[in-house]
Amino acid sequence: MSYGELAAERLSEIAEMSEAGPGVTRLPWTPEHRRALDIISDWMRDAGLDVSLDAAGTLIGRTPGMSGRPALLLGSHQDSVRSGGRFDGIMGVAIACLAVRRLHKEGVRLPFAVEVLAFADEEGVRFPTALIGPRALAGRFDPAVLDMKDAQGVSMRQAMQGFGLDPDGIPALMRQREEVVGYLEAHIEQGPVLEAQGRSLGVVTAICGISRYAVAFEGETGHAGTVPMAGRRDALVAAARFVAAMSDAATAMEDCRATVGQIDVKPGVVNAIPSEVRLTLELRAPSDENRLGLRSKAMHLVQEIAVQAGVAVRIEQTYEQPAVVCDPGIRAALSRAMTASAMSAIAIPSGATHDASAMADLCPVGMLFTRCKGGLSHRPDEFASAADMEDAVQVLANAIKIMALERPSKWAD
Ligand code: HGY
Ligand code: MN
Ligand code: MN
Repeated sequence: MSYGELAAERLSEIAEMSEAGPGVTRLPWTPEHRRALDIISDWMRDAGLDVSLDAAGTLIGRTPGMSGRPALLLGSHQDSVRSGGRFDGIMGVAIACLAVRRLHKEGVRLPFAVEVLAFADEEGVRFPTALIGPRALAGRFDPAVLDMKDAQGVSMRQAMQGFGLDPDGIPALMRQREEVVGYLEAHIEQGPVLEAQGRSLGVVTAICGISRYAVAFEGETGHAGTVPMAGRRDALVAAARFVAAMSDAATAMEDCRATVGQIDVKPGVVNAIPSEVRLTLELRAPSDENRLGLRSKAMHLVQEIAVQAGVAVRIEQTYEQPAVVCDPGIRAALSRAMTASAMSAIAIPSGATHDASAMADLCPVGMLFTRCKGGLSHRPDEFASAADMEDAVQVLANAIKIMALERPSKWAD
């Protein structure tokens, strides 16, 4: 069985570690997460790694007998969105375990340790925050998030304790910069670019930054039939104009995205004028300059549109994550590894964020994308082929060897 076929078999098995329903739903610190850890532990042991679970619920497989040596960190996240796919996140853990297994079988001796990390929570679906594991390693963990509650009113602290973890131990997880060589993550592209270019793999140039806002438009309700159009203070008319204007503004800027994913209308009845609309706005761009440019457009447009519609408006930032530029040295190692496998390296920005976004606060990061069928992701029909995963295992293993041939201090200074 090829490494790609073994990856496909393992991902089908772990996809069963899910809540009932279409696709994969595996949220952090849940019974599904616990069952997934048992399977991932077997992948790590099969790769010759010692397995441990840290206080944040990150499963760690580390090469034995290398204590005190800097480590090259690999991996991705084990969690999924609701009714998500079988590849987002967990494929990066599987590919990393298989690349390490390949090096182990080949008897390759590396000057640094290697760790495969299966982070508990990257999606931020269960709690209104994310990236707990990588932020803990990078020393950026904010204990205030432990009080955040999920839809059932369970706090993150309770969820972690129920999972057998001691959240008070999280701050001590912080790694020193000199303990880490770098972080390398394989991930399904989640977009259409590689497929459109007929490529199996791509080397990521930058990971987009994100700004998220809560927006509330407040007008005045009234009878849908008796109130003349002139003089209405219709909150939904203002919101609709804002949504369309933000879509046009993002379309006019290269590689920018503006998305209104959630909207709530009150009173929400067919024959009353909407008096209140609450919506979420998310802005993304691989360059912080463009994202902040789009942000100022949003701040201007929201006020202008509200005045025109005669409504009041409040806009509040709820989340921000800067863009991350991938390390040129790691990118070069990945590109040379692709060339060594007779593949021409294609550079590609990431419109999705990843664990690497937070790991960049600790060390140099790099990402390897695999082709994504139809560019479909965060849905049950997400798909990466065994052949493409075979390429990813080979290129990741080769990139690790190339990095090992370089002066390891190159990565640890
Ligand atoms: O939102 C994202 O880009 C990632 O899938 N969590
Ligand atoms: Mn995702
Ligand atoms: Mn992901």
